[in-house]
Amino acid sequence: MDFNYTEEQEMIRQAARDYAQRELIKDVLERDETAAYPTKHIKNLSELGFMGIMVDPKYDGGGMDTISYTLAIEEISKIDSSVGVIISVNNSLVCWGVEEYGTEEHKEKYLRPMARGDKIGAFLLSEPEAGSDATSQRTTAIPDGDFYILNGTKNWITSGGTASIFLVIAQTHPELGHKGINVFILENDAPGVSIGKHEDKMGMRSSDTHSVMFTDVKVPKENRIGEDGFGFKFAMETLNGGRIGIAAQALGIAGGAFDRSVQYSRERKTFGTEIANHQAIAFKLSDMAVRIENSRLLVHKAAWLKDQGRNFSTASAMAKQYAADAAMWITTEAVQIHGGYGYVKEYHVERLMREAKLTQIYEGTSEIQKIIISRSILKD
Ligand code: COS
Repeated sequence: MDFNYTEEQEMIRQAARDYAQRELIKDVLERDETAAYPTKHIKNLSELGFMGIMVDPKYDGGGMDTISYTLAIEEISKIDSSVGVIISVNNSLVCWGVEEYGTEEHKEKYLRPMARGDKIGAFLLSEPEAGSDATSQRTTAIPDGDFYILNGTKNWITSGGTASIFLVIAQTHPELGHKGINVFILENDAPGVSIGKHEDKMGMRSSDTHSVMFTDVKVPKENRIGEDGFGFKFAMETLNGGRIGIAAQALGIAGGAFDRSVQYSRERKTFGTEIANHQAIAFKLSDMAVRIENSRLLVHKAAWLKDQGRNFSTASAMAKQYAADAAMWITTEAVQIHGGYGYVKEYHVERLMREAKLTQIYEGTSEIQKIIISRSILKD
């Protein structure tokens, strides 16, 4: 067992940290206020190779492993998890699925521009009545000659307003249940696609979340990924990897709140001494550090299993559930350590607390992760 990072992993971690601490920090509070999309940062991070970190270099990706990807997402999310989620979704929910299961044509036409960051991808699974209960897809994809015709509504779509490539999950054969679901690659300018309002979120405000509606949208048959009925399996496999990214994001949010708490505790004085010298505060820091370390081990274990080509669905569910719940606890404690200062924006920790909340909800709630984990325990 080797807990050291390779030179390449260390390099990507440092590059992500440098960009986050030098650039993202400058306008993160302003973007939290205005909910403006981080266009400039996504362009810069694309040029640095972050939008396709794990994609094979032959499709213009970085060719890095999943550990490197988690290190990048962690460092970016310490400062700005809105940027973290845009990178995470593009890499693990969209690029990964196309690279793993798409045809050579799909990879040339869609993966290459997404890996470069010239085009952004979005993953369209959730619906008004199918979030956790993902098999209950109402969006339909009905075969018609050389096309499928899509009708329905997707919601909570990360990058829904900026992405130009959509992976759309839809039901083709309702009588077959989840085995009748398909997945399609669709361009956002196809006639009949309309984008709903920008969601005014509690946290991660500068990531771009929309609903997307389809009215008689024609998608060429060759844009279906995999065999007829492969869509649900595709979505689950893709989410397994996505959850490693969100776990890394939660780890970053927790780490950001922890770093600020340590610094504040060393500076702020009460009762004649720095508050770090009060055991009430020192023990909070200790509990935070243990949970961060646990989260990191779970995230890296899941990433390592994925890189080894081994089954990682339970490991990714464990990493996501633990790291998200830890981030919620740690950020709440960080606000407490900061007292009144924690409750105002300029100290960042209230923002990190709002951001942590979303990691317990998207890409499968903490409760869904417990379903996955408990079923894996009880299946034999
Ligand atoms: N990895 C691989 N395959 C999986 C899987 C996973 N994590 N979870 C389920 N599957 C497979 C099952 O093995 C089953 O396949 P077979 O029919 O070939 O045996 C199929 O998917 C259906 O699974 P299941 O019968 O367990 O379906 P359920 O309706 O009971 O629910 C859960 C499965 C709850 C795990 C699934 O609906 C889920 O993950 N929901 C959350 C979705 C989500 O994350 N939404 C957030 C929005 S996306 S940003």
